[in-house]
Amino acid sequence: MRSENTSAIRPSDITPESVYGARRQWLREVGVLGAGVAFAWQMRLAQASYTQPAWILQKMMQSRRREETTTEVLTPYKDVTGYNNFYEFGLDKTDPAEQAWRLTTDPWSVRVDGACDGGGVYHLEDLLRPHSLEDRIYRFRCVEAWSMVIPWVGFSLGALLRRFKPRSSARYVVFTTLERPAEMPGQRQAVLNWPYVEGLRMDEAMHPLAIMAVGLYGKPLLPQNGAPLRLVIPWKYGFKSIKSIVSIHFSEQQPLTTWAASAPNEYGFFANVNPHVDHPRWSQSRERRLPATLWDPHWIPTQMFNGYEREVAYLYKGMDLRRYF
Ligand SMILES: Nc1nc2c(c(=O)[nH]1)N[C@H]1C(S)=C(S)[C@@H](COP(=O)(O)O)O[C@H]1N2
Ligand SMILES: [Mo]
Repeated sequence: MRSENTSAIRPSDITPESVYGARRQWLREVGVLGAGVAFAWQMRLAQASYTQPAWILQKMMQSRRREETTTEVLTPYKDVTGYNNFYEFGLDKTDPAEQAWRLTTDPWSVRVDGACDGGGVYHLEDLLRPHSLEDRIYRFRCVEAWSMVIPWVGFSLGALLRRFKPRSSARYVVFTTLERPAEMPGQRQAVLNWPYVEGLRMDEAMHPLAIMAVGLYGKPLLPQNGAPLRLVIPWKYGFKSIKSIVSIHFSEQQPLTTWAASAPNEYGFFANVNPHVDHPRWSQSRERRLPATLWDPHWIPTQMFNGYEREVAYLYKGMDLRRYF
């Protein structure tokens, strides 16, 4: 599943990848306990008091299949965890890293309902038990014209959804984020309709590139990235990749998603990355690959379906992508 790499890789860009590889090797060697201590220590540096249950650390130590869809340089951990959109914690890119440690992610459960025969309320650990985790290196493109390359840890969304036995009438799947204003200060303001809702057509959700992520860079997700469970749909704009999911609903109708509800002329249901269809207020033909600075903005061309055209274009055959944006 390796896609064409169209952006230039500078020799200085190669380091983080090898550092990451060496780090993972080291983590394997020191084992679960060592990893737990190292992880807790790193979190102390960055966060006040966020903790993850031991079982997720343990699950992550099991050897993982690794799939790379790009050989572009990885975006450093500090950018992936420090420059975020998570409006439940505020509008600034640094708000989630500053605020989200308050989020309690254990215990965590997910309600599954709608047009399926396997609905119910699942504890996160039971939800994950049958799935083996994989490392998936994906491009990630925000609608605001910046992008990253992130080594996610996750598992197939399709495999998860099949367990709930969706009925043939289920044409869409709808995801909802936690609503807990006591821990999510952004929810005390009406900037969006809370809770945050996103959705996919069933065939999109079953696509092998679509994953549920529980970690990145070999570590459990921090809350700013959507702990403990978030979607990653690499051929769509970032806002489809909903964070901190508490509900999965199978629906016969296309849902009204949060961003489409807030500005229907700017954000459609499909939100496929498309350099030929501009946002009404800015061009989508290029993107700033992070890390970027004022002096080195690192603009690169945006690719159709974020570079995953060969894999996903068939899903949209015959659709007018200007109308269904
Ligand atoms: N619940 C929720 N999920 C969300 C968002 C949000 O504000 N709330 N922001 C979205 C947007 S616009 C982007 S670009 C990505 C950012 O993910 P990252 O911070 O892990 O890079 O999360 C998406 N998921
Ligand atoms: Mo975004």
